[in-house]
Amino acid sequence: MNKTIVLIALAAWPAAAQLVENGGFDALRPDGQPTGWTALGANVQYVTADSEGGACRLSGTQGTFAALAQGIRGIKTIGDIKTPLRISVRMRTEGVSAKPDEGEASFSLWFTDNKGRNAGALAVAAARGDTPWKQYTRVVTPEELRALSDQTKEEDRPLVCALRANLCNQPGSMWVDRVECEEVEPPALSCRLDRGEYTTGDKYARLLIATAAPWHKATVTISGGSRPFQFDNAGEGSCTLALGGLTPGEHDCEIKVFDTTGKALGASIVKLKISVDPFDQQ
Ligand SMILES: [Ca+2]
Repeated sequence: MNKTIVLIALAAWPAAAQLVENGGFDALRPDGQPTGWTALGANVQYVTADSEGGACRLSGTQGTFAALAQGIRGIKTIGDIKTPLRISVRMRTEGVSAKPDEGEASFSLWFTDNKGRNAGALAVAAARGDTPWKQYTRVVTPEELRALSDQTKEEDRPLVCALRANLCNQPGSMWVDRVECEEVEPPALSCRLDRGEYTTGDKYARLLIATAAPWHKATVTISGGSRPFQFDNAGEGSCTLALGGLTPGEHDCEIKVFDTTGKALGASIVKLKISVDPFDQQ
């Protein structure tokens, strides 16, 4: 039931292969610890929690840290990430300090430089105090990762990434479960007209364009009609289409959109219906 709801909600971001091993903490090694994960610091334990089967609990004390990490399948460094990554975790906390200057419980895409030093993190989930089980999701893009990499000195690159739960200098506890990481394709180009039908009395139609990337140029070619329309630097997602010279009937509008680097983002065809304006008939 829940699975159906999740799949519908993610329809715009089609799911790919799962890049996390044992994200639900259901498989255990002979020593009783969950496979695929590495515990760092003190006080990390596998628990049969009030969650979905197994989970992992991290308990901290002042002056120590507890962490749990896993590399991402097929991805070692930031440069290996070519498409957006959707990262998700189910998490709860208890007794974590609510003071902003005392850290927090977090689950992140965590980076170390080529010398193994901490080089920043993009938080998927962060919580203080007592929080109930909740699923947190973040999509990270190759562009924001590149920006993060650019802040690191050249000789310290490339940045190595991992998924990591972290509880630092904290007396409380955090639990994690259902960790997921998938490569996702940006949504396809989507184009539509602002109305279902126009008349010969209409001078313009509004074309609405949506893509995952910023775009700056669209060309529109209308079949059976007069001429191609071209838009440069059309702005964010919509432009005006002049209808002068088009005959009544149904026309195919082929829209091609290019991003700010000139790369084609795709093509789409929408039907443009023009009926005779009743006032024109008289
Ligand atoms: Ca579980």
